[in-house]
Amino acid sequence: VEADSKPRGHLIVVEGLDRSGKTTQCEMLCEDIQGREKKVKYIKFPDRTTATGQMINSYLQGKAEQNDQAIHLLFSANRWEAVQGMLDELQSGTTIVIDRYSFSGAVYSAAKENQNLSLEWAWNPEIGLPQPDLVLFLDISSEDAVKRGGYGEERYEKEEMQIKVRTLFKHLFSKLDHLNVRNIDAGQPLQSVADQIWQVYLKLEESGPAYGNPPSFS
Ligand code: Z5A
Repeated sequence: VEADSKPRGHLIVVEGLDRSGKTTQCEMLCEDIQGREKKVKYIKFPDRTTATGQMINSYLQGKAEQNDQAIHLLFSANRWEAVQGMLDELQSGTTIVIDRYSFSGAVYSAAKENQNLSLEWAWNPEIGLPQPDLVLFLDISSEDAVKRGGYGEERYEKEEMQIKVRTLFKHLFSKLDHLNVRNIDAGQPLQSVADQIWQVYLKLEESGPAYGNPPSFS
């Protein structure tokens, strides 16, 4: 097929707890990829600029209430509305680095105090979204995360919640064992975390280009 004969960009996801350094590391990775004369785009979820993103933003800042299922589906919709743009970028040969994705989507909702929804229920709306070629899980203990200036003011930025989130991330990744998930020790100094990530990225590049659209989550 003609459309499949041109290599596409890679889809890379960076996940982790609050304060694990996701945004910092995404920026460093994008710069390093660009340094290799490759096209790269950074995307962050939630994308707070869209209509769904603004509702999510109000909720996270405690300015609006939502029931747990409704806010969960808004986070998912915020990803679904970005899919076509992502696929177009990948097809044009651009590598995408995503700061939080479906994995955060499922685990934060399932970690809520009232246990209102299960991890299985929470994963369902993610089915069909493009599956990343690589997931970098920035692993850090909640004690070390707290030392980085403490948590912010937003909903979910509490230590008990972050402990549950970490356990659920690990459980979800063990269930999705067909994915290419790499654990990164994010408790290390900045450059050492970046070096670990770069080694993993180089392996992905060495494994050769990808073609067609990425498979969908099942
Ligand atoms: N959420 C959800 O419920 N459902 C969903 O579907 C999605 C998300 C996508 C907002 O996410 C909330 O939404 C989040 C999950 C939920 N709730 N919580 N918690 P967000 O991504 O917008 O916000 P965030 O996770 O709170 O991002 P963050 O605070 O910006 O964390 P970060 O990106 O991982 O860290 P950072 O900004 O790169 O670094 C934080 C600080 O640590 C900063 O001062 C750095 O200079 C410092 N840092 C970073 N790395 C190091 C190292 N290695 N050593 C020392 N200091 C470091």
